[in-house]
Amino acid sequence: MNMSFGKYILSLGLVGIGLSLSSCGQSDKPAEEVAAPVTAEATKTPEVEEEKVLNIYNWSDYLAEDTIPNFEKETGIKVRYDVFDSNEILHAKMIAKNTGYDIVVPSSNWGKMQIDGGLLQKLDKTKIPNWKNLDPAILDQMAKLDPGNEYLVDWLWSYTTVGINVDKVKAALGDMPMPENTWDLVFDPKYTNKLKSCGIAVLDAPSEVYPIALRYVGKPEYSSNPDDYKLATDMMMKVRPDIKRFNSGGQIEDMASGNICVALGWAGDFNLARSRSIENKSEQNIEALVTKMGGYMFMDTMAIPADAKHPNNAHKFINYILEAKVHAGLTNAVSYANPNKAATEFVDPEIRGNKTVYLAEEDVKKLIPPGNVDNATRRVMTRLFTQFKTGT
Ligand code: N2P
Repeated sequence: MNMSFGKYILSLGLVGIGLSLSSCGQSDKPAEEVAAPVTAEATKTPEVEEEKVLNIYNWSDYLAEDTIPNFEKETGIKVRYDVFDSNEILHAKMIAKNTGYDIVVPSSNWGKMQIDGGLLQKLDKTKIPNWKNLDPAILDQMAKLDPGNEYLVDWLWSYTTVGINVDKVKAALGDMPMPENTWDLVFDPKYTNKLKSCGIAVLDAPSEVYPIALRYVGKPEYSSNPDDYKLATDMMMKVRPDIKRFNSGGQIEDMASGNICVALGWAGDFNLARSRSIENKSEQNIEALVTKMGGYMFMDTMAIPADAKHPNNAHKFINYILEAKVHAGLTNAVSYANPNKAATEFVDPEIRGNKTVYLAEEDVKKLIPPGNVDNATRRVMTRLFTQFKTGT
């Protein structure tokens, strides 16, 4: 499965290069968002004896139960593990510096901003022998944002899409058939008026919502024109009264318990919600939809902050995650695809064959590739998203 992924991930290349690189040349960074560039000095992690501690900051629900305990057992390193729910939250901490973390997991486009801001340190690949397990096609794709793959290592990847509770949505729509473009389920009042009865949720992160909303209204996904964001917001304001909540990590539980029936959220979390509901015996029929219009692709990446106190332990952790069985264990636990070619044989065949986890080539091509906007645009986006959330 990872092999076919390899072919289609490459197909994203050109579009990805254009979007990502053009948006990376940010000329208007305010002082507080820029740090001194990393020098070559920062690329070496000196061979010093570190205290046996590792501080990790990762997305919620993104681990197998045994991932951390096994690392601790193997290495004697004690892990402190904190979680976040959006790149916006992680990035704000990174800019403030002194995070206290040794490993952070930004999505690749945010990682790119952190590289440019001097907030990350180069990896010392001599300390990561399992690097050889990584799928070269994914490395090529990542290199569009991180030339030479110097700073970022993919943890898992997926896409932002529409998730539904099939039975509840059918019941709420009644005679109305499913729309041709399934994004209508969250963006068209004709549908949301009916679906509000079983609960609609939207990710609490402007950077995940706007590329999709812009595409929906026919504008460039990483537009720098404030009018385009206004247009997308006006569109979303029409469905605002029908949205029950804005949340991110909480969608797994909300979906699994039947509290919401439609969400703009992460495909992996919808698959995870389905398995949780089976475990909890509530048996909700939850599906991540592969929409015709396409969703928003993300690759979440391990990186080491420039001021990390335990960079050698961080390298040990990265190398441990890249072990085939460990990486496969992540995928098996949370239904997100991994970038590890050697791991494929250890991935549960049901997950490997799930076309909403490992997408078909033509579906990957439809995804919006990771990209960035300039800081002025990001501020416009944030302000409008707040207005959208508060409904004003
Ligand atoms: C964690 C999902 C993180 C995906 N459950 C968003 N990048």
